[in-house]
Parts: sequence; C-alpha cells; structure tokens
Amino acid sequence: MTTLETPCPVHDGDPFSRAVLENPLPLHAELRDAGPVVRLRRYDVYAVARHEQVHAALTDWQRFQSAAGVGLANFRTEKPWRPPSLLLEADPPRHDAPRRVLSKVLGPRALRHLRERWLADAEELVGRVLADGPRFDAATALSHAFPLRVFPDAVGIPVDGRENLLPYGDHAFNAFGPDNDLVARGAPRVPELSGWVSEQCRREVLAPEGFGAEIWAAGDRGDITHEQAPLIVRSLLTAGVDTTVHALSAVLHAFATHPDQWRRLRENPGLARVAFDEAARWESPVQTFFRTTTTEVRVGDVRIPEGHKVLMFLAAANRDPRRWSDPDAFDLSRDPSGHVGFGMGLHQCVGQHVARLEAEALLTALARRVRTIELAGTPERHLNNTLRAWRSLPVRVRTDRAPA
Ligand code: OW7
Repeated sequence: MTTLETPCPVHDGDPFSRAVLENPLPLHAELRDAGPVVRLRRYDVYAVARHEQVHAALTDWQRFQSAAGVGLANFRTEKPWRPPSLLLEADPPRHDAPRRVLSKVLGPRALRHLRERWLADAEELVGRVLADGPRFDAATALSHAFPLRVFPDAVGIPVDGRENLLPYGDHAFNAFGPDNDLVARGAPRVPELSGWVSEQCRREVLAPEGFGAEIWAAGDRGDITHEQAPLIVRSLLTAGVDTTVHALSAVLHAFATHPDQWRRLRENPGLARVAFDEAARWESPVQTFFRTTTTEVRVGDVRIPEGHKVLMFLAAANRDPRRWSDPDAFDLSRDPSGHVGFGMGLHQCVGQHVARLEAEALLTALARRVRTIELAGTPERHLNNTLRAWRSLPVRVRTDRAPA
C-alpha cells in the first residue's frame, strides 16, 4: 500500500530581507495559510509557521536535531563561525549535563538572592530617568540600561568592556540567518568581540560569586568538565543580554500602545509577569530558529527527507489564529502559556526565570510611578536576522508624585 503524499507548497519570500524584517506579519500569515509545512525556494529549506507544527517540531528533538546548528548553516557540511554552544547547538546526551548545571544556576531558588537588589535597582533607575523629564527613549533609557546594569554583575564579569555585550549578541543572532548584509556588517568586529567574550569566561576574570563562578564550581564537583565551563559561561553572555533587552522593549512598546492594558497593570501590579509573557507571545523577540531532520519526517501529507533544515517561525506560531483567539491583541486577561517565544521542550529558554525577574522588577518600578505612558514619536526598528527589536522608543509619561 502506498501512503498519500502531497507536493509541498512553495513560497518565494525571503524571511531575512529588509522588507520582511521591518514587518514580518504578512509573510507569517501567508506561510501559516499555505499549509502545515512550506518550502522556501530561496534557501531550499522547509518552514513551519502554525502553532501545532512548530510546537511538535520543538518537542521532537530526536527527529528535529539541534546539533547541526539552529541557524541556516548546516554544521554537518559548513564550519560554524564559533565553536558550537554546548546547550543550544547540542542534542542529548551531550546537551544534558550543561543543561542540568545551568538550570540550577539560573533557577528560581538561585534568583531569590537577587530579587530584592534588582527591585531596588529598578526603582533607582526609573527614578533617575523620570527625574530627567516626562519624555525619554524607553529603548535606551530602560530596556538597554536595566539588563546591562543587573545581568553582567550577576554573571560576575568586570565592568570594563560591557559595551561589547550587545554587539556580540547582535552578531550571534544575525549569524543564525543567511550570510546577508546584516552579517557582513557585523563580521569585521567578530575577532575582537569573540576575543573579549572568551576572556570574560575565564575563571580568573570572573567574580568569586555569581553565575559564572557557580558554573566553574559545577566543574569542580564533576557535574561538567572544566573544559566545558567557559563555553557555558559564553552561553550566558550570548543569549542573556540582547534577548532580555528586546523583550523589555516589546513589553514597553505594548504598554505604550495599549493604555487600557497599562491601567490594568497599575491596578494589579501582580500582572507584571503575565504581561511579560504576553509580550513575549505578541512580539516574539526571538522570531525563528532552525532544526535539522535526522530521518525522513512527515508533516501533514508532506515528506521531508533526512538532513534538511526546517525553519520554525516562533513568531507566526505565537499569533496563529488556529491556536489563539484574537491573536494580534496584547491582552493581559488571556493566558499566554503555551506560547513558543521561549521555545518549548528540552531546549526551552533556560534563562527565562532571570528574564521574568528583570521584567517584574522594571514593570513594578514603572507601575509605581507612571500613570500613563504613550508614544511621543515614531519608534524605530533595529533589524536583525533573528531578533525583533527596537532601536528607539520615544515615549511621554505622566507620573505620580515621587514616593517619599
Ligand atoms: C548559546 C535564545 C537563544 C541562545 C542564543 C544564542 C546563543 C546561545 C543560546 O539561545 O550560546 O548557548
């Protein structure tokens, strides 16, 4: 008996073109509507954009591997631009010890010590920004400033050179895409930035307490090898800054354009974490990742051969009307759980508790002082092959009296 096989729909769009990066929503709708899986002719890859298929691929690491790279480059045939990540670009069993160590280091228990300090730091930052007047750029003054203030300290890297963190992360996320002009523009600084990042991963450079020291201590215990420790610290420095910066911009942009939702947060600041997850769903700061098939895989009635790249549109899944009612609405009354903005399955964001704590601290501090927040100019996108980001978010706020 033969099984029915349907020819795969083909799309000619380029998800990494300037026009699509400026506004990916129309392409996402076309890809979702084309079928459960689509072939992207330009890159000769398969793509999934519906929630059901993105979720299924993310939770099927046996057939959709990460070790061949989660960008367009296939590590089976192409040399990666840096040694592969022991977490993101690895499969079980090699993935598991680094993952276990990092989930402990970044877990809710470990973060309890940081909570008070981060809440106070957020209050201080918000106070200083508001003291400068009612108009400011929320992207630079808050979304960039807050993670760069708290996260590198928590890792334990020196103060000198922290301006390298965003450019390094920006390039790493561009490098998941094709070798386009965004990658070319980052390339000249790669040796300098990579050298600096490697240096920060050394035990002698890291503070005696912090996420970095904890990773090295796991090496002393034999939970990981000492050779693995610096690469795991590198994951923090690669994945821990740009992601949170752009996720905070997403939630601030959402509130600046949804005054009714800001009123809700003001009435119930306990909604800060739901708001952050809803913004992660609504904006999907990490838009896409690839997997590689380890065997022939059927998606719907389409047969994907072994060894092919499959592009997963996290952002499209997060606004799939087949999964979400009124998907384009930023709405604190919905339950955003099940969104794939942090991924899903065994690679799901190991830093998500850190990100949520940063967001909770910043939103709580803002909600205490800011009555209304609105756009005061046209926000500008920062383009990246993987990240959905704002370069600038001009806002105007009305505040309550400063607390005594
Ligand atoms: C790493 C959200 C993606 C990442 C991204 C980039 C690098 C790494 C992880 O997670 O180095 O492990």
